Amino acid sequence: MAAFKHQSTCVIHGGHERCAPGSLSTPLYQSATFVFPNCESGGARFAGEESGPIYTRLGNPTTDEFERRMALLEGAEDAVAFGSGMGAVSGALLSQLASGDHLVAAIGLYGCTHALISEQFPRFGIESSSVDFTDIEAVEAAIRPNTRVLFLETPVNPHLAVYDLDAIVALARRKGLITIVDNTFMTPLLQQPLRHGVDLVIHSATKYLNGHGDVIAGVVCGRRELMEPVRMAIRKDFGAVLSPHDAWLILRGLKTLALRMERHSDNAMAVAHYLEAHPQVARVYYPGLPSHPGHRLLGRQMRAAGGVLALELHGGFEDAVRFVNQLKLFSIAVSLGDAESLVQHPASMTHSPYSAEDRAAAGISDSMVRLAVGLEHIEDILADLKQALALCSESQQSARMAGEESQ
Ligand code: 3LM
Repeated sequence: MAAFKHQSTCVIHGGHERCAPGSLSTPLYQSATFVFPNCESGGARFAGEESGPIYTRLGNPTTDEFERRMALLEGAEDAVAFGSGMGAVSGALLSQLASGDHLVAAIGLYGCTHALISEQFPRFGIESSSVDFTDIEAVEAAIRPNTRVLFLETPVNPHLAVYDLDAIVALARRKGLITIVDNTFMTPLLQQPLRHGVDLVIHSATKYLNGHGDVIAGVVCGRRELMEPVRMAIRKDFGAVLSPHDAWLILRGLKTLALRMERHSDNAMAVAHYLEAHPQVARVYYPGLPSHPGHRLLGRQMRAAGGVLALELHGGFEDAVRFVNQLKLFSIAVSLGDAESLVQHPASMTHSPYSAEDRAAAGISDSMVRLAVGLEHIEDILADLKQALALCSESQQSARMAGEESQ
Protein backbone atom coordinates (compact mmCIF):
# COMPACT_ATOMS: atom_id res chain seq x y z
CA MET A 1 0.00 0.00 0.00
CA ALA A 2 1.29 3.44 -0.93
CA ALA A 3 2.04 5.55 2.13
CA PHE A 4 1.63 9.33 2.14
CA LYS A 5 3.61 11.83 4.14
CA HIS A 6 0.44 13.63 5.24
CA GLN A 7 -2.82 12.12 6.51
CA SER A 8 -4.75 14.93 4.79
CA THR A 9 -3.54 13.42 1.48
CA CYS A 10 -4.15 9.86 2.63
CA VAL A 11 -7.85 10.51 3.43
CA ILE A 12 -8.28 11.34 -0.28
CA HIS A 13 -5.97 8.87 -2.05
CA GLY A 14 -5.17 6.13 0.49
CA GLY A 15 -5.72 2.62 -0.87
CA HIS A 16 -7.10 3.84 -4.22
CA GLU A 17 -6.34 1.58 -7.15
CA ARG A 18 -7.38 3.13 -10.44
CA CYS A 19 -9.49 0.72 -12.46
CA ALA A 20 -9.28 0.23 -16.21
CA PRO A 21 -11.63 3.03 -17.37
CA GLY A 22 -9.72 5.39 -15.04
CA SER A 23 -12.65 6.68 -12.97
CA LEU A 24 -11.51 9.31 -10.45
CA SER A 25 -14.09 8.20 -7.87
CA THR A 26 -13.91 4.67 -6.47
CA PRO A 27 -16.28 2.39 -8.43
CA LEU A 28 -19.19 0.98 -6.45
CA TYR A 29 -19.29 -2.81 -6.78
CA GLN A 30 -22.91 -3.28 -5.72
CA SER A 31 -22.73 -7.03 -6.17
CA ALA A 32 -23.39 -9.81 -3.65
CA THR A 33 -21.32 -12.38 -5.52
CA PHE A 34 -18.53 -12.51 -8.11
CA VAL A 35 -18.18 -14.73 -11.16
CA PHE A 36 -15.17 -17.07 -11.30
CA PRO A 37 -13.50 -17.58 -14.71
CA ASN A 38 -13.65 -21.34 -14.19
CA CYS A 39 -14.23 -23.98 -11.50
CA GLU A 40 -10.54 -24.39 -10.60
CA SER A 41 -10.18 -20.65 -10.06
CA GLY A 42 -13.22 -20.58 -7.74
CA GLY A 43 -11.73 -23.37 -5.65
CA ALA A 44 -8.34 -21.64 -5.59
CA ARG A 45 -9.94 -18.41 -4.32
CA PHE A 46 -11.68 -20.30 -1.51
CA ALA A 47 -8.38 -21.98 -0.65
CA GLY A 48 -6.62 -18.60 -0.55
CA GLU A 49 -4.28 -19.66 -3.38
CA GLU A 50 -5.58 -17.08 -5.85
CA SER A 51 -6.60 -13.48 -5.19
CA GLY A 52 -9.92 -12.13 -6.37
CA PRO A 53 -13.38 -11.49 -4.94
CA ILE A 54 -15.70 -14.37 -3.99
CA TYR A 55 -18.78 -13.06 -2.16
CA THR A 56 -19.36 -9.69 -0.48
CA ARG A 57 -19.54 -11.04 3.07
CA LEU A 58 -15.95 -12.26 2.56
CA GLY A 59 -14.74 -9.13 0.76
CA ASN A 60 -15.77 -6.60 -1.88
CA PRO A 61 -13.52 -4.33 -4.00
CA THR A 62 -15.26 -1.11 -2.81
CA THR A 63 -15.14 -2.16 0.86
CA ASP A 64 -11.53 -3.32 0.38
CA GLU A 65 -10.55 0.24 -0.57
CA PHE A 66 -12.17 1.62 2.60
CA GLU A 67 -10.25 -1.00 4.63
CA ARG A 68 -6.92 -0.16 2.90
CA ARG A 69 -7.48 3.56 3.54
CA MET A 70 -8.31 2.99 7.21
CA ALA A 71 -5.25 0.75 7.69
CA LEU A 72 -3.03 3.46 6.20
CA LEU A 73 -4.61 6.18 8.34
CA GLU A 74 -4.28 4.22 11.61
CA GLY A 75 -0.79 2.92 10.75
CA ALA A 76 -2.14 -0.67 10.78
CA GLU A 77 -1.26 -3.67 8.62
CA ASP A 78 -4.91 -4.46 8.01
CA ALA A 79 -8.46 -3.23 8.66
CA VAL A 80 -11.83 -5.01 8.53
CA ALA A 81 -15.10 -3.15 7.95
CA PHE A 82 -18.31 -4.00 9.80
CA GLY A 83 -21.97 -3.15 9.36
CA SER A 84 -21.98 -1.03 12.54
CA GLY A 85 -19.71 0.30 15.26
CA MET A 86 -21.19 -2.32 17.59
CA GLY A 87 -20.34 -4.99 15.00
CA ALA A 88 -16.74 -3.76 15.21
CA VAL A 89 -16.73 -3.58 19.05
CA SER A 90 -18.20 -7.07 19.46
CA GLY A 91 -16.06 -8.45 16.61
CA ALA A 92 -12.79 -7.15 18.06
CA LEU A 93 -13.65 -8.44 21.56
CA LEU A 94 -14.93 -11.83 20.40
CA SER A 95 -11.81 -12.34 18.29
CA GLN A 96 -9.79 -12.30 21.53
CA LEU A 97 -12.12 -13.74 24.17
CA ALA A 98 -13.60 -17.17 24.85
CA SER A 99 -15.70 -18.73 27.59
CA GLY A 100 -13.79 -18.61 30.89
CA ASP A 101 -11.91 -15.40 29.98
CA HIS A 102 -12.05 -12.07 31.76
CA LEU A 103 -11.59 -8.51 30.52
CA VAL A 104 -10.97 -5.25 32.33
CA ALA A 105 -13.08 -2.45 30.84
CA ALA A 106 -12.75 1.25 31.57
CA ILE A 107 -15.64 2.85 33.41
CA GLY A 108 -17.70 5.10 31.21
CA LEU A 109 -18.12 3.46 27.83
CA TYR A 110 -20.80 3.99 25.19
CA GLY A 111 -24.08 2.55 26.57
CA CYS A 112 -24.41 -0.42 24.17
CA THR A 113 -20.74 -1.36 24.66
CA HIS A 114 -21.42 -1.39 28.40
CA ALA A 115 -24.52 -3.56 27.82
CA LEU A 116 -22.56 -5.95 25.56
CA ILE A 117 -19.84 -6.44 28.18
CA SER A 118 -21.99 -6.50 31.31
CA GLU A 119 -25.19 -8.20 30.05
CA GLN A 120 -24.42 -10.25 26.91
CA PHE A 121 -20.89 -11.55 27.56
CA PRO A 122 -21.74 -13.25 30.89
CA ARG A 123 -24.25 -15.42 28.95
CA PHE A 124 -21.24 -16.81 27.06
CA GLY A 125 -19.01 -17.21 30.12
CA ILE A 126 -16.99 -14.02 29.60
CA GLU A 127 -16.62 -11.98 32.79
CA SER A 128 -15.52 -8.37 33.19
CA SER A 129 -14.47 -5.78 35.75
CA SER A 130 -15.14 -2.08 35.34
CA VAL A 131 -12.31 0.19 36.53
CA ASP A 132 -11.32 3.85 36.39
CA PHE A 133 -8.44 3.76 33.89
CA THR A 134 -7.01 7.06 35.17
CA ASP A 135 -5.91 4.95 38.16
CA ILE A 136 -3.34 2.52 36.70
CA GLU A 137 -2.86 0.77 40.05
CA ALA A 138 -6.61 0.03 40.15
CA VAL A 139 -6.39 -1.42 36.62
CA GLU A 140 -3.49 -3.63 37.69
CA ALA A 141 -5.36 -4.74 40.80
CA ALA A 142 -8.36 -5.81 38.66
CA ILE A 143 -6.23 -8.12 36.47
CA ARG A 144 -6.89 -11.82 37.19
CA PRO A 145 -5.05 -14.93 35.98
CA ASN A 146 -7.71 -15.35 33.24
CA THR A 147 -7.73 -11.69 32.12
CA ARG A 148 -7.02 -11.40 28.38
CA VAL A 149 -8.02 -7.88 27.34
CA LEU A 150 -7.97 -4.24 28.49
CA PHE A 151 -10.75 -2.32 26.74
CA LEU A 152 -11.23 1.46 26.71
CA GLU A 153 -12.47 4.51 24.89
CA THR A 154 -10.43 7.70 25.10
CA PRO A 155 -11.80 10.32 25.32
CA VAL A 156 -14.74 8.58 26.94
CA ASN A 157 -18.32 8.89 25.71
CA PRO A 158 -19.98 11.06 27.10
CA HIS A 159 -17.86 12.82 29.76
CA LEU A 160 -14.58 13.00 27.84
CA ALA A 161 -12.25 11.54 30.48
CA VAL A 162 -8.87 10.92 28.85
CA TYR A 163 -6.84 7.78 29.55
CA ASP A 164 -3.05 7.61 29.22
CA LEU A 165 -2.38 5.19 26.36
CA ASP A 166 1.37 4.83 27.06
CA ALA A 167 0.78 3.91 30.71
CA ILE A 168 -2.00 1.44 29.85
CA VAL A 169 0.05 -0.24 27.09
CA ALA A 170 3.06 -0.53 29.43
CA LEU A 171 0.90 -2.35 31.98
CA ALA A 172 -0.72 -4.59 29.33
CA ARG A 173 2.68 -5.60 27.94
CA ARG A 174 4.00 -6.39 31.39
CA LYS A 175 0.98 -8.63 32.00
CA GLY A 176 0.79 -10.11 28.48
CA LEU A 177 -2.65 -8.60 27.73
CA ILE A 178 -4.23 -7.31 24.52
CA THR A 179 -5.32 -3.65 24.52
CA ILE A 180 -8.33 -2.58 22.45
CA VAL A 181 -9.17 1.12 22.05
CA ASP A 182 -12.35 2.63 20.64
CA ASN A 183 -11.02 5.68 18.78
CA THR A 184 -14.40 6.93 17.50
CA PHE A 185 -14.26 10.34 19.20
CA MET A 186 -10.80 11.18 17.80
CA THR A 187 -10.45 9.52 14.37
CA PRO A 188 -6.90 8.64 13.24
CA LEU A 189 -6.35 12.28 12.37
CA LEU A 190 -6.38 13.34 16.01
CA GLN A 191 -5.12 10.16 17.70
CA GLN A 192 -3.38 6.98 16.50
CA PRO A 193 -3.48 4.44 19.35
CA LEU A 194 -1.52 1.79 17.42
CA ARG A 195 1.48 4.14 17.40
CA HIS A 196 1.38 3.96 21.22
CA GLY A 197 1.49 0.15 21.11
CA VAL A 198 -2.26 -0.55 21.34
CA ASP A 199 -3.15 -3.87 19.65
CA LEU A 200 -6.55 -3.22 18.07
CA VAL A 201 -8.36 0.02 17.25
CA ILE A 202 -12.10 0.29 16.67
CA HIS A 203 -14.26 2.98 15.13
CA SER A 204 -17.92 3.57 14.81
CA ALA A 205 -17.54 4.82 11.20
CA THR A 206 -21.12 6.08 11.55
CA LYS A 207 -19.59 9.15 13.18
CA TYR A 208 -16.73 11.37 11.95
CA LEU A 209 -15.27 8.94 9.40
CA ASN A 210 -18.41 9.08 7.28
CA GLY A 211 -19.37 12.47 8.66
CA HIS A 212 -22.69 12.96 6.92
CA GLY A 213 -25.21 11.16 9.14
CA ASP A 214 -26.37 8.73 6.46
CA VAL A 215 -24.52 5.47 7.22
CA ILE A 216 -24.18 2.98 10.10
CA ALA A 217 -20.74 1.33 9.94
CA GLY A 218 -17.70 0.19 11.90
CA VAL A 219 -14.09 -0.82 11.38
CA VAL A 220 -11.33 -2.64 13.30
CA CYS A 221 -7.63 -1.97 12.57
CA GLY A 222 -4.50 -3.80 13.73
CA ARG A 223 -1.59 -6.02 12.83
CA ARG A 224 -2.21 -8.86 10.36
CA GLU A 225 -1.91 -11.72 12.83
CA LEU A 226 -4.71 -10.24 15.01
CA MET A 227 -6.85 -9.15 12.06
CA GLU A 228 -6.93 -12.58 10.43
CA PRO A 229 -9.48 -13.99 12.95
CA VAL A 230 -11.44 -10.71 12.85
CA ARG A 231 -11.87 -11.11 9.09
CA MET A 232 -12.04 -14.85 8.61
CA ALA A 233 -13.78 -16.06 11.77
CA ILE A 234 -15.74 -13.13 13.15
CA ARG A 235 -16.98 -11.18 10.14
CA LYS A 236 -17.31 -14.21 7.86
CA ASP A 237 -19.15 -16.41 10.37
CA PHE A 238 -21.02 -13.86 12.52
CA GLY A 239 -21.82 -11.84 9.41
CA ALA A 240 -21.99 -8.17 10.53
CA VAL A 241 -20.92 -7.11 7.04
CA LEU A 242 -20.81 -3.55 5.63
CA SER A 243 -22.84 -2.82 2.50
CA PRO A 244 -20.57 -1.79 -0.44
CA HIS A 245 -22.79 1.25 -0.99
CA ASP A 246 -22.13 2.38 2.58
CA ALA A 247 -18.38 1.76 2.11
CA TRP A 248 -18.58 3.97 -0.99
CA LEU A 249 -20.32 6.74 0.99
CA ILE A 250 -17.66 6.57 3.72
CA LEU A 251 -14.86 6.76 1.13
CA ARG A 252 -16.53 9.92 -0.15
CA GLY A 253 -16.95 11.33 3.36
CA LEU A 254 -13.37 10.52 4.33
CA LYS A 255 -11.97 12.88 1.68
CA THR A 256 -12.93 15.89 3.81
CA LEU A 257 -12.03 14.36 7.19
CA ALA A 258 -8.94 16.53 7.74
CA LEU A 259 -10.88 19.73 7.07
CA ARG A 260 -13.85 18.59 9.13
CA MET A 261 -11.85 17.52 12.21
CA GLU A 262 -10.09 20.88 12.28
CA ARG A 263 -13.40 22.77 12.09
CA HIS A 264 -15.14 20.47 14.63
CA SER A 265 -12.28 20.94 17.09
CA ASP A 266 -12.05 24.72 16.60
CA ASN A 267 -15.81 25.11 17.02
CA ALA A 268 -15.94 22.84 20.10
CA MET A 269 -13.01 24.71 21.67
CA ALA A 270 -14.82 28.04 21.23
CA VAL A 271 -18.05 26.54 22.65
CA ALA A 272 -16.16 25.11 25.65
CA HIS A 273 -14.58 28.49 26.44
CA TYR A 274 -17.93 30.24 26.08
CA LEU A 275 -19.75 27.80 28.35
CA GLU A 276 -16.98 27.67 30.96
CA ALA A 277 -17.25 31.43 31.42
CA HIS A 278 -21.08 31.40 31.56
CA PRO A 279 -22.60 31.98 35.02
CA GLN A 280 -25.39 29.40 34.48
CA VAL A 281 -22.97 26.61 33.61
CA ALA A 282 -21.72 24.55 36.56
CA ARG A 283 -19.19 22.40 34.70
CA VAL A 284 -17.81 21.83 31.21
CA TYR A 285 -16.17 18.53 30.24
CA TYR A 286 -13.77 19.09 27.32
CA PRO A 287 -10.10 18.02 27.21
CA GLY A 288 -9.21 21.12 25.22
CA LEU A 289 -9.76 23.24 28.35
CA PRO A 290 -6.71 23.66 30.63
CA SER A 291 -9.06 22.96 33.59
CA HIS A 292 -9.72 19.40 32.30
CA PRO A 293 -7.59 16.68 33.97
CA GLY A 294 -6.92 15.03 30.57
CA HIS A 295 -5.53 18.26 29.11
CA ARG A 296 -1.94 17.15 29.88
CA LEU A 297 -2.33 14.39 27.25
CA LEU A 298 -3.22 16.86 24.53
CA GLY A 299 -0.19 17.03 22.26
CA ARG A 300 1.21 13.75 23.63
CA GLN A 301 -1.51 11.40 22.40
CA MET A 302 -4.17 13.74 20.95
CA ARG A 303 -3.54 16.38 18.28
CA ALA A 304 -6.73 18.30 19.16
CA ALA A 305 -9.65 17.70 21.49
CA GLY A 306 -12.32 16.89 18.88
CA GLY A 307 -15.91 18.01 18.47
CA VAL A 308 -17.76 16.54 21.49
CA LEU A 309 -18.19 18.12 24.90
CA ALA A 310 -20.49 17.73 27.87
CA LEU A 311 -21.84 20.20 30.40
CA GLU A 312 -23.90 20.52 33.53
CA LEU A 313 -26.03 23.54 34.42
CA HIS A 314 -26.39 24.89 37.96
CA GLY A 315 -30.14 24.16 37.86
CA GLY A 316 -29.75 20.37 37.62
CA PHE A 317 -31.92 17.94 35.64
CA GLU A 318 -34.94 20.17 34.94
CA ASP A 319 -32.73 22.97 33.73
CA ALA A 320 -30.85 20.54 31.49
CA VAL A 321 -34.11 19.42 29.84
CA ARG A 322 -35.24 23.02 29.43
CA PHE A 323 -31.89 23.96 27.87
CA VAL A 324 -32.00 21.05 25.39
CA ASN A 325 -35.56 21.92 24.37
CA GLN A 326 -34.70 25.60 23.84
CA LEU A 327 -31.87 24.95 21.37
CA LYS A 328 -32.84 25.65 17.76
CA LEU A 329 -29.72 25.18 15.61
CA PHE A 330 -28.69 22.08 17.59
CA SER A 331 -30.94 19.12 16.69
CA ILE A 332 -32.00 16.82 19.54
CA ALA A 333 -30.51 13.55 18.31
CA VAL A 334 -28.03 10.88 19.37
CA SER A 335 -24.85 10.30 17.29
CA LEU A 336 -21.98 12.69 16.64
CA GLY A 337 -19.53 13.63 13.93
CA ASP A 338 -22.07 15.05 11.50
CA ALA A 339 -22.08 18.45 9.81
CA GLU A 340 -25.13 19.36 11.91
CA SER A 341 -24.67 20.24 15.60
CA LEU A 342 -26.46 17.68 17.79
CA VAL A 343 -27.49 17.69 21.45
CA GLN A 344 -28.61 14.75 23.58
CA HIS A 345 -29.17 13.75 27.21
CA PRO A 346 -26.86 10.76 27.98
CA ALA A 347 -28.70 9.51 31.09
CA SER A 348 -31.98 8.98 29.18
CA MET A 349 -30.55 8.33 25.71
CA THR A 350 -27.05 7.02 24.77
CA HIS A 351 -26.26 5.79 28.28
CA SER A 352 -29.74 4.56 29.25
CA PRO A 353 -28.56 0.89 29.03
CA TYR A 354 -26.64 1.55 32.31
CA SER A 355 -28.35 1.02 35.65
CA ALA A 356 -28.65 4.26 37.66
CA GLU A 357 -25.87 3.02 40.02
CA ASP A 358 -23.50 2.09 37.19
CA ARG A 359 -24.14 5.44 35.54
CA ALA A 360 -23.34 7.32 38.77
CA ALA A 361 -20.17 5.21 39.24
CA ALA A 362 -19.15 6.06 35.68
CA GLY A 363 -19.53 9.80 36.38
CA ILE A 364 -22.57 10.33 34.13
CA SER A 365 -24.94 12.60 36.04
CA ASP A 366 -28.66 12.98 35.31
CA SER A 367 -28.13 16.64 34.53
CA MET A 368 -25.33 16.07 31.99
CA VAL A 369 -25.96 17.27 28.44
CA ARG A 370 -23.73 16.21 25.53
CA LEU A 371 -23.06 18.50 22.58
CA ALA A 372 -21.66 17.16 19.31
CA VAL A 373 -20.55 20.44 17.79
CA GLY A 374 -21.06 20.57 14.03
CA LEU A 375 -19.52 22.45 11.14
CA GLU A 376 -21.78 25.52 11.15
CA HIS A 377 -20.35 29.03 11.59
CA ILE A 378 -19.22 29.48 15.19
CA GLU A 379 -21.19 32.72 15.58
CA ASP A 380 -24.47 30.92 14.78
CA ILE A 381 -23.58 28.08 17.19
CA LEU A 382 -22.76 30.48 20.05
CA ALA A 383 -25.88 32.55 19.36
CA ASP A 384 -28.03 29.44 19.70
CA LEU A 385 -26.42 28.48 23.03
CA LYS A 386 -26.78 32.05 24.27
CA GLN A 387 -30.50 32.30 23.47
CA ALA A 388 -31.21 28.87 25.05
CA LEU A 389 -29.35 29.78 28.25
CA ALA A 390 -31.13 33.16 28.40
CA LEU A 391 -34.56 31.49 28.09
CA CYS A 392 -33.57 28.99 30.81
CA SER A 393 -32.57 31.82 33.10
CA GLU A 394 -35.90 33.63 32.44
CA SER A 395 -37.96 30.53 33.23
CA GLN A 396 -35.85 29.90 36.35
CA GLN A 397 -36.55 33.45 37.51
CA SER A 398 -40.31 33.20 36.91
CA ALA A 399 -40.38 29.81 38.72
CA ARG A 400 -38.54 31.40 41.66
CA MET A 401 -40.96 34.38 41.70
CA ALA A 402 -44.00 32.07 41.54
CA GLY A 403 -42.52 30.10 44.47
CA GLU A 404 -41.98 33.27 46.51
CA GLU A 405 -45.54 34.51 45.80
CA SER A 406 -47.13 31.25 46.96
CA GLN A 407 -45.26 31.40 50.29
C1 3LM B 1 -23.80 8.03 20.44
N1 3LM B 1 -22.60 6.08 19.82
O1 3LM B 1 -24.60 8.91 20.15
P1 3LM B 1 -22.77 2.26 15.97
N2 3LM B 1 -18.41 3.32 20.05
C2 3LM B 1 -18.69 4.58 20.43
C3 3LM B 1 -19.93 5.15 20.12
O2 3LM B 1 -20.17 6.40 20.51
C4 3LM B 1 -20.90 4.36 19.44
C5 3LM B 1 -20.57 3.06 19.07
C6 3LM B 1 -19.32 2.56 19.38
C7 3LM B 1 -23.79 6.75 19.69
C8 3LM B 1 -24.82 6.24 18.98
S1 3LM B 1 -26.97 5.82 20.61
C9 3LM B 1 -28.27 4.79 20.13
C10 3LM B 1 -26.24 6.45 19.13
C11 3LM B 1 -17.66 5.37 21.16
C12 3LM B 1 -22.26 4.89 19.13
C13 3LM B 1 -21.53 2.19 18.31
O3 3LM B 1 -23.06 0.79 16.10
O4 3LM B 1 -22.21 2.61 14.62
O5 3LM B 1 -23.92 3.10 16.40
O6 3LM B 1 -21.54 2.57 16.97
O7 3LM B 1 -22.94 8.17 21.34
